[in-house]
Amino acid sequence: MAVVDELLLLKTKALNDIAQAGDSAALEQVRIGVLGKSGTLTGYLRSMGQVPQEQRAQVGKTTNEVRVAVEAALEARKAELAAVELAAQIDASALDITLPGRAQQMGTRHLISRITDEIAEIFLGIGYSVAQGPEVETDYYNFEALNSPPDHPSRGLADTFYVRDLSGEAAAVTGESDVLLRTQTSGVQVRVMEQQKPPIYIIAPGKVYRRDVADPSHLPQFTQIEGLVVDKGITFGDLKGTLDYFCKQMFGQDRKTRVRAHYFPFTEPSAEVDVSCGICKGEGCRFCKGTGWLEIMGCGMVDPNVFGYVGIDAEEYSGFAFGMGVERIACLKYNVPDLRMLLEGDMRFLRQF
Ligand code: 2U9
Repeated sequence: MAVVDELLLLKTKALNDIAQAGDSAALEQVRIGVLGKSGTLTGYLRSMGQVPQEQRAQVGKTTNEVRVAVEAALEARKAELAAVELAAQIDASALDITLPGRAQQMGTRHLISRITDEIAEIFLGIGYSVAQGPEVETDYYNFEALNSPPDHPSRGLADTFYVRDLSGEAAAVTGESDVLLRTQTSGVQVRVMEQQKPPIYIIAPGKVYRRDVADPSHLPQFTQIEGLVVDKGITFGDLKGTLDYFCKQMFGQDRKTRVRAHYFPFTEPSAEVDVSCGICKGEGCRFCKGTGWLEIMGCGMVDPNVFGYVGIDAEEYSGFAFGMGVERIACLKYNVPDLRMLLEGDMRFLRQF
């Protein structure tokens, strides 16, 4: 075969290989194979001296044409592949800014926290302060200093969660331990009275624990707000006025309150407070079990014995105390029939508030 034909065949093959190269690396291999140091076309360029004189011009011209054609094809294919590769790279790393964003579910404060704050705000507004204390309490602060007799049922194992002493030694009071999960926040008020002289106007919000099985009106853990006032000349009238004001702020100005005699070891006299039913306006309905009244809290004048435990002179000072369950207040305010619904975490229920 004549050299010129060989060159034309080389050109055809090179142009075909260039067209077939699927990526830049393959194209570079084709370039090296044709134009590299030991490339096929380079071989012809180098051996030009051996071509007979009469063919040299023709072979030289063809060789050059092939080189130019191959170089042009390489350049063109290189640009083509670079564009394809860039597009692929952009595709792979691209953010699709036209995609709609994922909507974040916004959290809200839980109804129990909201009502706790709402109650606190009402009392803060009339000059009370918020006091806090430990949830793991001693028998002294939870019961004894609150004038609860040793045989009071609430002190029994059936009603209170006792925390076993780490050393394994059981204390005498209950036959089990004198460390317990507080059943009321009253220990907080006892500590405040130990540390602070009257006048005292405080509320103590916080979690309390009772050994109850959860049912529509009981929870083994719930939130309490207790209040304590100690000052000169405090009367049962002050107590009634304060709680009536609280109920009207909480439930509405149209609501009435009443107190019924009751018994608590730490207050004397003691009472339970009812608010008129918001559904039937006091007429009597299913929600208020036909009575027209809803029980919302307990209260009373601080028993002088309690003042004795903390060294406050009961001749000089008097005071009142009250206690309420936040979950119960929340359910009464929003006509929720079962306390447990507050704790189930069902967003369809909780989102309503
Ligand atoms: C001190 C002295 C007296 C706090 C009081 C109540 C009445 C009461 C219950 C309401 C519903 C507990 O959450 S509940 O189950 N509480 O009825 N609590 S008087 O009396 C005190 C507190 C502290 C030093």
